[in-house]
Amino acid sequence: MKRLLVSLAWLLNIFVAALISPLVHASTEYNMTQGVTEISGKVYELHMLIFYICCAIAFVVFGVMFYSIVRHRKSKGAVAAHFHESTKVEILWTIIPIIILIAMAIPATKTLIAMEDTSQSELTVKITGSQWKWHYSYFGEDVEFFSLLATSDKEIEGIEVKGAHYLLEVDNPLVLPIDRKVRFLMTSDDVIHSWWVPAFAVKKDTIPGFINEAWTKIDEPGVYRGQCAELCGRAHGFMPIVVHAMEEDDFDGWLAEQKELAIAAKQAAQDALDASLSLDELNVIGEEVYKTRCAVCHQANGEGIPGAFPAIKGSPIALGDVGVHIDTIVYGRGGTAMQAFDNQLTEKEIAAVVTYQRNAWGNDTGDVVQASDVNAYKAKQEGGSDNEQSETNSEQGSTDEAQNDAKEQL
Ligand code: HEC
Ligand SMILES: [Cu+2]
Repeated sequence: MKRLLVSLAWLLNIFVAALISPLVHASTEYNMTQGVTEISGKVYELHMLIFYICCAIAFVVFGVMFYSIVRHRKSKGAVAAHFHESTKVEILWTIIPIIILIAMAIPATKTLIAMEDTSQSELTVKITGSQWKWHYSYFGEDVEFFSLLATSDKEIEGIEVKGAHYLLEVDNPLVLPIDRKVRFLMTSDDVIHSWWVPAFAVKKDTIPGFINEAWTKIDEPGVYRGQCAELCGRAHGFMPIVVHAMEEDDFDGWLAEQKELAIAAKQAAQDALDASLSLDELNVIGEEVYKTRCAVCHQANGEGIPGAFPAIKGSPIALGDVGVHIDTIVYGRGGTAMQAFDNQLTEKEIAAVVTYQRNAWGNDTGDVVQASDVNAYKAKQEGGSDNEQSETNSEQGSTDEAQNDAKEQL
């Protein structure tokens, strides 16, 4: 009997310790983050409030239970009482939980309503998820870009030591000003993703065909990281989110700089149409594009994943008609994971990746595709009977010539 008592006492001990320790360490690494926005602070407080209420309930319920077990044990001669259907007790244990629930719902609803209120925002950023990257577009600013995972394959495969921000680093972070209310419009190009940055307490599904809203107002400059929080396919764990929060002046400077870069990039894309690159030059650019944008599905060795992503190595498309190959990449394949890369890559990049695919892994077609070929193909698809059409046709002709030349060279 004594043994039973001792073990009961231990149980109680462990239970109390388990209850108390989170209270003591509430602000340590095990707890949710307080974040860097007013809302995230509110969410944190709400979380703590509910947590304490749960602790108190557990303390009272288990306290009574353990007290009764020990105090009224059989060895002490306790005799069980026989009673049932006590209206008084039933009313009590219905009303008390209802009151507790309402007491919890009031602050929770207040916080939720505040989270949904996107009015009076000073900046709007459209966030589009797709397999497997984020696209950010600053409304009315002509600034937009893709944001892709920057962790190297070698780290992922365990060949190199994993960095401090393993799988939580991107090439182009989202840049936001502090102290300004930023509204997010979220949508998706393919499946459901979810944009989640814990430090802002923003977590919202991005759904194809829908636009969801969220907002944030960051208090402190810094780098904040998050992830896609919706299972969205094979590389779901490889589409992180990184936000650089800057002082307002720095942000305005950054935005102005991006606008200039965008204009320069447009000019460069235009210039690329007149350029004629060698097979080697195109292969170098194409390999880089392939590795960062295509290998996630078609694999670095071009062999794809049987049943999911077709091989490019030996593929009839990569060995066959150039037009069909360009078409597949520019317009994608509706209803499949093969997305349209038209507005994701420049014509030069598309030309380079087509060239690369037609020459890598033993696909030795020798074909050279220039930016102008891609442009001509698009014009042919999109053009009506306007002036550009004749130009297109002649360019199309030169495409074929270029290919023949390239083949002859081999
Ligand atoms: C998210 C996954 C994904 C990514 C990223 C992707 N593809 Fe694809 N790709 C597919 C799928 C799926 C198909 C098969 C489509 C179909 O069933 O018609 C495909 C088909 C193709 C084909 C036709 C192959 C054949 O033999 O039918 C080519 C060429 C191609 N992709 C090129 C590319 C290039 C170039 C890139 C990078 C710029 C790329 N893909 C990125 C999923 C992807
Ligand atoms: Cu996702």
